[in-house]
Amino acid sequence: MTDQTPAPYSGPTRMLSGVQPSGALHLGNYLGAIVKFVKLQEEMPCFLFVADLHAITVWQDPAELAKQTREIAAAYLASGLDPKKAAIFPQSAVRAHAELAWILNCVARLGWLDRMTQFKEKSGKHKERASVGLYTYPVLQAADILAYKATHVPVGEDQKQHLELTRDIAAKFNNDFGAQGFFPLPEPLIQGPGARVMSLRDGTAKMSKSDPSDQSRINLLDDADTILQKVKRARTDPEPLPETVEGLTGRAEADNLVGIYAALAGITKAEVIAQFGGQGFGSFKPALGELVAERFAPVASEMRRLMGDPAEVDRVLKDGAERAAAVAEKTLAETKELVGFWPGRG
Ligand code: AQP
Repeated sequence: MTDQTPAPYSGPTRMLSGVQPSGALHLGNYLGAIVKFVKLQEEMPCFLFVADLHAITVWQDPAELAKQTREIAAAYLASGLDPKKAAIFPQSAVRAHAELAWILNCVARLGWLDRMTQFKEKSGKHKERASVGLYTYPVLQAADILAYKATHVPVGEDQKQHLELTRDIAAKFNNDFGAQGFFPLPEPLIQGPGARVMSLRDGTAKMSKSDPSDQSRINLLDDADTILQKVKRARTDPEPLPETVEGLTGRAEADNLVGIYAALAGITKAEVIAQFGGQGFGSFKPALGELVAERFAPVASEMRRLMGDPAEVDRVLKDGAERAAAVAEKTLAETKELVGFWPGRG
């Protein structure tokens, strides 16, 4: 890997992140990403995209993709993102992402990509059948971030390695082209409650849109009864909750449920244990189910309203794409100049 000495980047602070329109949004996406975006929009300019270019690295039904893109935008808005503060847009609507990704593909090293664990997980046993896009996905992610010279990137724990790769690509580009400080080395914002929400069926696997079992996750659009049932059926061990937070060690499922409660209630795991320690899951699970259902009800209802009014969502996406393109095109033009491309066009 390249030298990690921080480059003297002196540009403005900006946040960028995205969610793929690859299925129903779940509690992990909500706590690990969206809740953090809502907080950060008060602190710095935000660029929030719907990652449709990333989504097609695995098969997406063309009849569903635009609908799912609007659904993610509706989830952003319903969760409290303000389109005046944050530019909300489909990734594919800003061409600079794909064009910059090509240039960065020529900067990134094969050995770096070979180490990416998400590719190994997602391609499974038959990696020769995976799309080339799935392999180069982290480079597109670097382009997403660097096109906006984003300094802060809130993501779940699963994206940590990709963020480190972005820093390596940025540092190598700055170095190779004698442009120290051109790209920032973005900071991952990973810590905090909900950074890694696990499957309800397996406390060692992350909650994921692509898990074939719908019982493994709580979807943003699940109704209260479904949420209560899913929490009730969540896999746990037979012991009651421990009396201390240390007692959660080695109890992945219990730890996950306590973590979810803490993140939603805005308290620490120790405070959850102070309240429920020693009690069985028979009393803790209904309390957790109620908490999730209460939090999701207004979000789901506003999402449904917005999904019934695609024109309103499309106005937000179009406006966001124009504002995003203005920033990304400028970075792309500067990058092309540094690379030495013929300056005649764009
Ligand atoms: N289980 C999770 N806990 C905390 N954060 C999570 N994120 C995803 N799962 C969890 C965060 O949500 C953001 C958007 O994720 P994504 O849609 O870009 O893709 P992903 O990380 O691959 O999410 P999924 O749900 O697992 O989708 P599939 O199954 O399609 O791959 C990111 O910030 C991610 O960290």
